[in-house]
Amino acid sequence: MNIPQHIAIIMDGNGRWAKAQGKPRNYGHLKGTENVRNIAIKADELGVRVLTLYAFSTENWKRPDEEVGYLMSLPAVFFKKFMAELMEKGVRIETIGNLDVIPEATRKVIEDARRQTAENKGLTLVFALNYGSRAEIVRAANLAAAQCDGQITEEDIERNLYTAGYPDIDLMIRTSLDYRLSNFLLWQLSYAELYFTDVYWPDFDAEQLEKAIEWFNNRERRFGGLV
Ligand code: V07
Repeated sequence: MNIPQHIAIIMDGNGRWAKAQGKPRNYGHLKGTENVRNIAIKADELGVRVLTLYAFSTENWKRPDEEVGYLMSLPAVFFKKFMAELMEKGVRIETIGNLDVIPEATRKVIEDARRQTAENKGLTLVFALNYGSRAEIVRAANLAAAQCDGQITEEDIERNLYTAGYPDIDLMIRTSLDYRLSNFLLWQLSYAELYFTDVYWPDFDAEQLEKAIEWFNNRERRFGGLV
């Protein structure tokens, strides 16, 4: 099987999953966080090099304060439960997005994890936090303009994106059946295969990930070299 080097996921449907069982939305978010561990471990076992997850968008600040506050506590919950295992598996933690406006305590937890895992050689697990793709492209354009005199090239933009140095994204997965990119990695998804499933994120398990990769393989077989 051909394993995508870089997979990106929009982890949608936590609220809908909770509602379906008469539980509060935050319970769905907690289950979603636990599932991040499951999918990261599976991706690492399969030999995926980079997994980029949309954890919090620039739009998510519009949610009720109570929900935003809970979401901001999840990185700490995640590391408390799973850091030992992630270290054992050699997972490296990184983030993309503007962390400047992330609450100090949350930022500190993430920065500690990044430092602790910086030398790990397994899967690179990238969390997109306070991330928006248009803002990322504008930022890259401004950085490029400051570096270049004359015409800005695609390479000048590329090199200033948060994702500079990562392999191209081969496969993007969105759970919970919305057919939108929602301002996620617009530049980087130019040539990616896009996979949509009706499964809610907390139910998107290792088997579901394998199914998505099998679908990706069939696409590659059918279209490889022809486009
Ligand atoms: C969040 C769980 C997954 C579904 C989508 C929304 C809720 C893990 C993290 C995280 C982020 C950074 C980090 C370690 C873990 C996270 C937020 C929301 C804001 F370094 N899950 N998760 N962060 N959800």
